Amino acid sequence: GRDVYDPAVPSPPLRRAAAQVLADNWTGRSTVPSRKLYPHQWSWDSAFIAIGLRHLSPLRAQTELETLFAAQWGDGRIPHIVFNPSVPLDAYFPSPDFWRSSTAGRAAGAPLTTQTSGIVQPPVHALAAWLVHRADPGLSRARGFLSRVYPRLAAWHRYLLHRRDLGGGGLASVVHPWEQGMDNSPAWDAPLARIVPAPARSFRRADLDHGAAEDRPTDLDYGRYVRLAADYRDAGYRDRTGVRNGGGGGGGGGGAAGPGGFAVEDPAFNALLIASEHALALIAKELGAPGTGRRARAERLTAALVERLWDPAEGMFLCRDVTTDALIPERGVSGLIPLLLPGLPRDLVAALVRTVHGPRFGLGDTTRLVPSYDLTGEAFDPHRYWRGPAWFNTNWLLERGLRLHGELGRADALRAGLLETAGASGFAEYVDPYTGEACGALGFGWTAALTLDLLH
Ligand code: 9YW
Repeated sequence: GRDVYDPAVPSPPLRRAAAQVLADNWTGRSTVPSRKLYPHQWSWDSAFIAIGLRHLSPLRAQTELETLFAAQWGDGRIPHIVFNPSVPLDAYFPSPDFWRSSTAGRAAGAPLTTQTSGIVQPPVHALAAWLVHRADPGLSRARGFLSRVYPRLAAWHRYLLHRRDLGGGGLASVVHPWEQGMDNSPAWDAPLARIVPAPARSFRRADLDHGAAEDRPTDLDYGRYVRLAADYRDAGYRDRTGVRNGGGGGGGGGGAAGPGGFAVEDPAFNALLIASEHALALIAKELGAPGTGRRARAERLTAALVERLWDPAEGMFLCRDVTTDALIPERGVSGLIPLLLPGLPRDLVAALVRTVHGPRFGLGDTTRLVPSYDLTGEAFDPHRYWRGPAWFNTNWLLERGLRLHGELGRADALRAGLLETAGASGFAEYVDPYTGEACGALGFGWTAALTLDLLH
């Protein structure tokens, strides 16, 4: 079909440039987010990358996901990093010798030979698998792609819904800011303030070798990230349910989800889980699998999302701090991402569209891409990572949401902004939301991949 790369047909420059980034970042079995800054395989990056790769090579897109799923743990978790053994240990921190997955994660079923991290990232994978399948259903069926990935995806969702319902309200919690994927979002400031940072001299940041310090999280942030991850590791990566009920059973040790630890229900993480539940329902149907009640579950989860995280006064979703059982009054892009859900009540859709285009996010007015954080918020910084800059994956999700709910003019405008900024910035990791100026790494994987997807 027209989605498949055909070298005989000349491609326009933007498409060619995006394809070149993905070729440069391809390692043979998967794609790195960035050659220098992130030289391994990242979980949600791979899902977004597969969504773009399917237009170049459906086989490579399937392989990308299969490589990630091969590193799945016995308890169902898909790790946020799969390490490339041929990359030197000091190229990225925290490295395999920090996570020690194959030993510390043994009880949770970590792979024996592949080294991974022990935390997770947002579950975009079933959505990606379904979109990859649809790019070339013939190849997918011939390779048994969906029938091989379906049980892995089902186990992944089971893990999140059963082992990570720390708040007891039906939603999944993240136990580390890196799990939600927006590392230094201002929403984490309050829950992180309770964490005693690891001493700065106990670790060495590799990210500062490649990224400008003023665009990256601070050393104090890193000290807390390290403490949380080390505590989780030292507790064998065990998840404790019932944080709200006094820390759950099991006793002993300082698990990351334990009292005083970090546990947050995030709107984007849960919205992506719901979108992926919808995709899993389609995958099950395609495979002729017996009725699994996935659609009903997606609807229940949507109701829980609205009940636990919607803030009518703000016109958007907020994070819930599970330790204090209170909403966190910080407005980040994560609270807009549920716009991507088909089953969202109409009045909420209307409110979200207003908020995206209002003074806090400025879309179509002061900004061409949605910033990662409220432009009028105290913590706003147009260059510092997830505290203001615009990112391509979140904007791609919002473009999808606008289109899904019939906001075609607004979706087209956002699409145009994305394509222009991606090309002009050299496929930057993130950009200044006012000027589109490139920040972070260039030649970034999901920026190139999602550009390709929007071009189709
Ligand atoms: C880090 C790889 C990852 C993304 C995250 C992003 C960043 C890793 O890079 O985290 O070392 O800070 O925040 O969303 O998956 O691109």
